[in-house]
Amino acid sequence: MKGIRLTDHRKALQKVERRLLLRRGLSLGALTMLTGCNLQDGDTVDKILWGMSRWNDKVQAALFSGERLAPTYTEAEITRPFPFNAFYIEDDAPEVDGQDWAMEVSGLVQDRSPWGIEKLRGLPQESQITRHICIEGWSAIGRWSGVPFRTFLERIGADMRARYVGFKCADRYYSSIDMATALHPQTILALDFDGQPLPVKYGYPVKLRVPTKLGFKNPKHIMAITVTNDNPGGYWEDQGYNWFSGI
Ligand SMILES: Nc1nc2c(c(=O)[nH]1)N[C@H]1C(S)=C(S)[C@@H](COP(=O)(O)O)O[C@H]1N2
Ligand SMILES: [Mo]
Repeated sequence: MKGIRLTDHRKALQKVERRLLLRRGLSLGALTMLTGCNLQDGDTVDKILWGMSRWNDKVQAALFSGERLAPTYTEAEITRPFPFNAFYIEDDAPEVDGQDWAMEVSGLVQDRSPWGIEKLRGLPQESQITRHICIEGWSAIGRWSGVPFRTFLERIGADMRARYVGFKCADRYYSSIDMATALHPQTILALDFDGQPLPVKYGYPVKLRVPTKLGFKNPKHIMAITVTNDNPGGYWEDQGYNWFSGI
């Protein structure tokens, strides 16, 4: 079993690498031939690469319906200690005051009232032991519990036909996911890590746990959620990481 799981994970990483190659690997020479442009102009090159990346997102969204389940693991397989990662060191993780925390809701939803921790804990909770895969080349198995994101979206009267859900975090981080992934049964608004309230470093008070996407699409310290048809992008996504980055 273990071997199979490891292969799963390697495959996932390889897939991502292949996608990145697809985007970056087409040489400028090949692009010149395809486009007929003389690609001396950085802006033009950039526009073409971003255009290809967007096209890549569309193909992936069509290929991956958002119905595939990420593998789950046993308690014994949990990685201890679980790694920390962010665009800064652990000491700089934002310390959000849970008492005052009021998560904003905006966009294509019926009920825009803010959410506190107790209100979220009042919704049905689910638990998962899944593998977090970081694009930097490591992965780790952890246990997260919280509100199925679909339940949350139903509760706020979100327009499920909207294309994206965007997240803003306490640390300038932001990210977004497609609606199919938002409604996926394994996508949860996690309040607990390993049976305890999320520690600061892992995203207190709330993080989005999406085991069908790479780690960078799992925003921690969420402060605001928006439902929208305009792609909100993301901290790494806007620097060239593939926006879809999932199965
Ligand atoms: N708010 C916030 N969320 C974030 C990040 C971040 O820098 N800030 N980094 C992302 C990346 S790249 C990874 S791999 C995971 C790391 O989560 P962990 O600390 O629970 O391992 O958080 C993701 N979510
Ligand atoms: Mo990551």
